[in-house]
Amino acid sequence: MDLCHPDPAELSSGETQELQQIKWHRKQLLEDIQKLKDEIADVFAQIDCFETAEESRLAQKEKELCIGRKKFNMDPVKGIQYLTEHKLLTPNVQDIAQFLYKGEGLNKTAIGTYLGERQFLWSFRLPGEAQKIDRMMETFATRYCLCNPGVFQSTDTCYVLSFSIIMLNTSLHNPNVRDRPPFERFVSMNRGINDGGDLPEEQLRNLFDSIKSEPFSIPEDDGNDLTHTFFNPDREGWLLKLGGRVKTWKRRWFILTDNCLYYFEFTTDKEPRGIIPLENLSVQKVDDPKKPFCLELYNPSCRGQKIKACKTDGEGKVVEGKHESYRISASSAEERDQWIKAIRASITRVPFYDLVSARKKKIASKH
Ligand code: 4IP
Repeated sequence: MDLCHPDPAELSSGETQELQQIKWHRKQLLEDIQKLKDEIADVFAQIDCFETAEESRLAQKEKELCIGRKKFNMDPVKGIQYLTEHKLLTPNVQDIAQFLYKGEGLNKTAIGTYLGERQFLWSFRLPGEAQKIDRMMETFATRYCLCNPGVFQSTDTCYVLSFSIIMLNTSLHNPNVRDRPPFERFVSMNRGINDGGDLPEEQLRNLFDSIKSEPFSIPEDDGNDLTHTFFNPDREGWLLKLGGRVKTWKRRWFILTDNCLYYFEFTTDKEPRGIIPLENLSVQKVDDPKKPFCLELYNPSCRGQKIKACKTDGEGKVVEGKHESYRISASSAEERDQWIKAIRASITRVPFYDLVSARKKKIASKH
């Protein structure tokens, strides 16, 4: 078939052959253009289809990543497991480290827990448990000394100094701390930590001045400041409290903060009815004949003596508390255990200092 010439049957009479040929070519051209258009539309449709599939694949990945992060924040080990199973992370240590370091959407406490359980400071929160803190500070000190040879005599020096710096930062900048330590106290805190000798005073002075002029803080992720970060998992809620001398159970609103337990008659009260400083106290589960799910606050070294606390009496006067122990009843076993855990975490301040003094003793014993 001659494709370049019109079929004589298609030619209409009365028109010159030349005109008819032009018309026929025009028609062919239009048909070709339409075909091309159809093909282009087809290609676009395919691209669209591909993009939609790619988009939904990416959206699915994003969704899984989001679930993985949430799981991680609730239970770090399970979160990592989920992410590796869904091929969002390889089980390679470096990869996991990178993931934690980036920390997108990850809770810093959870990162701290994950690292503390396995083997530093400003990109995740220290876990509130003395042993884990010890392990992580040890790891930090070892790594610091490796990367900065010659700065300290030993990793113990770096370990103790790091703690001193954290404490200094807290005592210089925490609004709840009234007694701001002078430079001399910082020097004496660090006496003999450099393998029996002292660190150069100039080095300590620079550190002191730098922290005094600008506190360091952990990037926020749940609104806590540095002090809370380490020690005070705040908690509040209704509990029943047994009276000191008159054994009546009173429903009180308890708030745990700054290593103290406050109780109020109403949640909206500005002034607490009582304040129990938790320093030197211990907490334990107890059985009570009258109320279920009880816990007890007591002073393990002065059983039978009054606990240092204050309360408002019937006339609204602030007086000393009369309790030898505080018996408190929660509404469920789970709630009681959570209170015990939170109170213990609050009291954990002491092991923090214990860690430092243990390390100082270790340095002293080497000499
Ligand atoms: C009171 O009993 C309340 O239980 C008080 O609790 C308690 O003070 C008193 O203990 C106890 O006598 P009555 O109200 O029946 O008199 P709250 O202050 O929460 O109302 P605490 O020290 O527990 O706050 P004593 O030790 O003050 O008698």
